[in-house]
Amino acid sequence: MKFKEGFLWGGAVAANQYEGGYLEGGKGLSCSDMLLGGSATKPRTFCPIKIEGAFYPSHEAVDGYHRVLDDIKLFAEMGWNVFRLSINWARIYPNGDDEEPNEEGLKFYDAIFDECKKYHIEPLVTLSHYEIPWNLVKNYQGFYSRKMIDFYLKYVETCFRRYKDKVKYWLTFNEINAGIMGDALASLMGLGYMTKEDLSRIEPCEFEQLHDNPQERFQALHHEFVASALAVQLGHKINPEFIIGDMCSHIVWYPHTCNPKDILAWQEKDSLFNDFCADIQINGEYPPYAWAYLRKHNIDTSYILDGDLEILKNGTVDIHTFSFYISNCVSTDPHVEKIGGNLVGGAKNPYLKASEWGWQIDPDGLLYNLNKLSSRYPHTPLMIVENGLGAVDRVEEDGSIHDYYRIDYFKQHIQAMKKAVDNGVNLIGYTSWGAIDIVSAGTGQLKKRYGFIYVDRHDNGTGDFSRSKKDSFYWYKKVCESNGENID
Ligand code: BGP
Repeated sequence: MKFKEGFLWGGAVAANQYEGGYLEGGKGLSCSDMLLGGSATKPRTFCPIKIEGAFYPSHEAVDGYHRVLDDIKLFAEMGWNVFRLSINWARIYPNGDDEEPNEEGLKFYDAIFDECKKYHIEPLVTLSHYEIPWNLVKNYQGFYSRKMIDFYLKYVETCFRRYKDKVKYWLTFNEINAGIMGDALASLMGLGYMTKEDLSRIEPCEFEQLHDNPQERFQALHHEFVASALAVQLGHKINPEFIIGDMCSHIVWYPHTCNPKDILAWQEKDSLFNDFCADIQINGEYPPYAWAYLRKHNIDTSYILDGDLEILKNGTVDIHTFSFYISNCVSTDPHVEKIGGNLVGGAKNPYLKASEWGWQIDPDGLLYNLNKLSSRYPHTPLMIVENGLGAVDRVEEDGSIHDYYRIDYFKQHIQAMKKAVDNGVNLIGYTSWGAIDIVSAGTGQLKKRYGFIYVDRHDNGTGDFSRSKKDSFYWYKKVCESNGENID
């Protein structure tokens, strides 16, 4: 079977990792602007005060703020018909609780969407991708506060009304499930949530030193569910043609052995990480295992107010979108060898190779995930909105970049997509991650490159931001132009 006509092919970025211009055009600080870089072995540092001379990767990122129109030309040259980007909330409402939106910020995205239109590229807009205004983190503990629902909706309504004839595809929250395991970096970036104690710090500190309060974290997550469901309802009122999706991180989990104890541990982890949020946003209700999980962990759910469950019911998403990079194993053996991964690590899988950052590469895992999602949500179209390989690239003397490893990674994953389509999976599109080199969310590095387009920017702050095409650029152009037929 072939990919359907009109299949969406393109790439994805997030504003905080791509734009830079962190205080330009009236933008306020966002949560990501408070982070220093780390590495594969050293976590990022939370840095609530400005340290002179320290390198904050998002502040200039890869200078997309000044170069995005030229970048879109390159995307069009690759034959894209979709470009996933996020609107940086703090560009539109610099403090998050402002009365009026920032016109300069709105104009910035007008120009982007107009340029996309010129090339028949559909923008796919993530409304919140790790860019919660810092003021809302600092003074409200992010989505822990119920007031955030109103701030978010005001921002979303501004975007929906302003861009209603320019943007059709919207995602309410990036990787809404990322913080579900209590990782402090994911909680901050996704939920804008930190404990009061940690927020009162004035010293930089590593994320591992920060605290987690599951009661507050699950409250924050619930507020995001309500905010997302209200956004879906509002969007459909403003323009019934809008297609609005959720977005989850899907890490495929396997039981490490066939020991029934491992199977049960796997089942619990899989449903918490992969299904909890998606079930709520797609089916419009907390499933029984989710209530059981909250009970088991003594979460007092009195934050769920009258009417909230009705809101969830009436605000289910039109499409389910997800990121897929890795798989990991679940084991009950405390001595099992561990491996890292996309914010959440697990037990090492002896059958898989890993990237230089220890992310296990598993195209069969993508096929497994697509098959699973298609039977779990048979009426909801699926879209892969992040997938890619973070690797170190070498620039040859003549300027060329032979990233055959990246081509190989993509080839295998697109082959898996083809098999899924053969199985009847309703897959509507694919945006590779970091279509152009950008800052890594997990480590803050520029060395961890994902793009088809190389950017001359480095972790010591050097580089002139110039762009050049990698071998993968020409390869992906063939893929997009042939609707996924020509992948060799
Ligand atoms: C996802 C995020 C992205 C992105 C990607 C790759 O979790 O949605 O923002 O960065 O992972 O991760 P990293 O940048 O850490 O390599």
